[in-house]
Amino acid sequence: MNGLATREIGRPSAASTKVLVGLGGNLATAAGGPRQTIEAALQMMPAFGIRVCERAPLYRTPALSTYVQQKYVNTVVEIESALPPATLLGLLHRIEVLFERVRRDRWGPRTLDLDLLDYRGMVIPAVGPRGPEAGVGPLPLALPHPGLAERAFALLPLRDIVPGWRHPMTGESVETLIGRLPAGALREVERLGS
Ligand code: PH2
Ligand code: MG
Ligand code: MG
Repeated sequence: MNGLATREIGRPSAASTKVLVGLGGNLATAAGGPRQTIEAALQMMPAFGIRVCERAPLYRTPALSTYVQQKYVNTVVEIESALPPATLLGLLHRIEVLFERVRRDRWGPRTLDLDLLDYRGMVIPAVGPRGPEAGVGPLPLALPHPGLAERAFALLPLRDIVPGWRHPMTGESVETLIGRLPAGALREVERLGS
């Protein structure tokens, strides 16, 4: 099914009211290791008007990258915010900077990555390259997050908090997407608890 044919671009969908944010990192900060950094970033969100209503357990995940690099800690949270998605993403990027995020390489190691995975089922198609060839700066907002359907480190924690979630463009369930991950994608993925 081509969801774009049936979905109005740039409007929230009636099917989902959730705003989901992915968190990840594999470098230490003044707050500590990646686990402590994620905890500190979640603590900081209310100061930015972002209410965290649900959180998945933390996972330790092998780096999906063109680089050899340390494992990541990842999780997904459901938040509430009155802000439109581009403004919200701008705030998430500010929080990244507060936790020493430096953009050197597209898929290089990082202290903290905050990704807007789903904003109420809204669809904003991605344009241009997204991989290492895309340069180092933040990419224009695309929804749902273009890499989401292929990433165990986002799909597993997402399923923990929204087991009935469906991809806003294709309608596929999170279970279907996890089932379609390449062989070995779940190997070495370790659930750490909250
Ligand atoms: N983020 C990336 C690239 N690779 N790998 C893991 N395991 N976790 C991440 O959060 C991650 C990644 C780009 O944002
Ligand atoms: Mg990001
Ligand atoms: Mg990311």
